[in-house]
Amino acid sequence: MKHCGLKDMSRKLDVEAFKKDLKMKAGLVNEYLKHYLPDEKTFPVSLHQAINYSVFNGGKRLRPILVLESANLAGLNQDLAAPFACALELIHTYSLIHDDLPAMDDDDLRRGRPTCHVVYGEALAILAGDALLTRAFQIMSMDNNMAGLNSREVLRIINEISLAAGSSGMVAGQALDLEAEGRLVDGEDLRTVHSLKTGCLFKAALRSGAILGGMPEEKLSSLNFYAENFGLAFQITDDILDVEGDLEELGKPLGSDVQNNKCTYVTLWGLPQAREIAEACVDKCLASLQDFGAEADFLRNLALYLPLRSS
Ligand code: GRG
Repeated sequence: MKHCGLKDMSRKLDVEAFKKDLKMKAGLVNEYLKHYLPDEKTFPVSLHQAINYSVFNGGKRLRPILVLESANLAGLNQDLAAPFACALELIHTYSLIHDDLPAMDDDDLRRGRPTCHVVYGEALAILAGDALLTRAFQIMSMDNNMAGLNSREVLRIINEISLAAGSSGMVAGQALDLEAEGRLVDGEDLRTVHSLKTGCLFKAALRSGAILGGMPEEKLSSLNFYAENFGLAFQITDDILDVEGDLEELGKPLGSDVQNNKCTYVTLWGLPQAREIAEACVDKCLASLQDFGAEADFLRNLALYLPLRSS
């Protein structure tokens, strides 16, 4: 097991048991995704093949898992939150397909397999991403998915997810990230890029389940704080894995940040300090959950797992 650097013994995590738990939850998300996505035989076949290839290729499913967990925390049956969980994963998958394109990061491998444009060509990869983004909003607004939910809350979530994914959230982060390539940026700029590019979608995921379940505002603001620190710790770990990860487990070549001239937490602060900042974020995640009981243990463990993850 890798060293996580957390000194407090109460922070010990049974990593293998937690990985099993994560895998089980990812399996459940995959079942929901099969239900909400047209299969690869659907007309036009090549487009739906590209979509299914990109969605069902072994992602960790963290964003949908966060939707289901926060719904659970708010006392909502997770079947009711499932369309929103799937929508977040489809938006995430679209962003990965587009991020891998030659015009952006130009990556050939994703999750250990050739990227969508390498297999299906650039034009179809762009369309698969477009279709996934649109499908996400279709699933969330389908009338028969609203039964048992408050329609005002559904609208509120759709609005929050739109903001998180669009030009004031993830797309903004991607644009700023591309602009920053080859330039020296400071810690604050880097934090802004990360919080937009990666953090916004995590926050929207955690808020979605909680809002659907009618979580009171003060608990929701604790989850916000968790989400902000979770997103940052996740991104810093991503930067660290790009330097010292395992190619096979990561499913993509190491060193892509250096190759793309990207400023990261590692290039800016160095490895030891990047690890310390990530661990401080984990501390904040744990602190944010102090008003929750054992029902939030999965979120506590997930935060503890971040600096240990290998993919
Ligand atoms: C193209 C609009 C647009 C946005 C792209 C998400 C993103 C923005 C780019 C992906 C590039 C990247 C490596 C971002 C850093 C963190 C991140 C989102 C990693 C991938 O997320 P995981 O690890 O992926 O949850 P899996 O494969 O498990 O789903």
